[in-house]
Amino acid sequence: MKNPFNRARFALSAPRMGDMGPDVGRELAFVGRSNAGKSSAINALTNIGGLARTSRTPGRTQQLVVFTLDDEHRLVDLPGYGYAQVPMAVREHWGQEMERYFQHRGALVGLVLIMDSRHPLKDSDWQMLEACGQRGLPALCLLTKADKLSRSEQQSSLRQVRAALAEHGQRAAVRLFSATRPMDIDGLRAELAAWLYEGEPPA
Ligand SMILES: Nc1nc2c(ncn2[C@@H]2O[C@H](COP(=O)(O)OP(=O)(O)OP(=O)(O)O)[C@@H](O)[C@H]2O)c(=O)[nH]1
Ligand SMILES: [Mg+2]
Repeated sequence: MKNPFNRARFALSAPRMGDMGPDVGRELAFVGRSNAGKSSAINALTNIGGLARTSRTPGRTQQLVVFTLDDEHRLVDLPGYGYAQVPMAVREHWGQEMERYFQHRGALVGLVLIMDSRHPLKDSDWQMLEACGQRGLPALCLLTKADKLSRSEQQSSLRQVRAALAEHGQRAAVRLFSATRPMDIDGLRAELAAWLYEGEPPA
């Protein structure tokens, strides 16, 4: 199967939403706690190693990083939230810029919320889901680093997250994911492509 994300190219890094380029077309944003694996997920999805910068140290991605697929379609890698080591002033700046981005970016059609499958649904993740819901944006939760769990632990993480979301009336879809081991990555690519190109959010 052809990978629709393999043509991704680095476009720009923006310290502010205003520097992101024209607000046209459609884009998906990758969000989540620091070190959860957002940038690694973009590399796995595109199958382009080193496209998005990753690091063992939290706080690697520090700007809104835009990857273009074509003139109309983009993926956006965002800095992680919830990292206490980042100075307060920087966190505040980021909080404001991210809020502005989530509230006002017309091209944003949905969020891919990356959570470590061993530590899902922290307070900051709930806040992100709520912000998303308020704007009526669909979200897909990827429970990543699933390679670090046994099969039964993976299933239990998936069940727990689905149950917690249902309990809170959150309609986000949930999938297991690993950047290092293929876990139905073609299925994920097809789902994300349908969302980005055809406007069909994951169910
Ligand atoms: N085993 C395993 N390690 C992963 C996986 N995804 C990411 N990692 C590792 O987790 C660390 C953080 O990954 P990043 O992709 O840089 O995380 P990020 O969410 O972009 O982090 P920030 O940009 O700092 O917010 C790196 O050491 C990755 O190699 C995965 O699926 N499995
Ligand atoms: Mg990153």
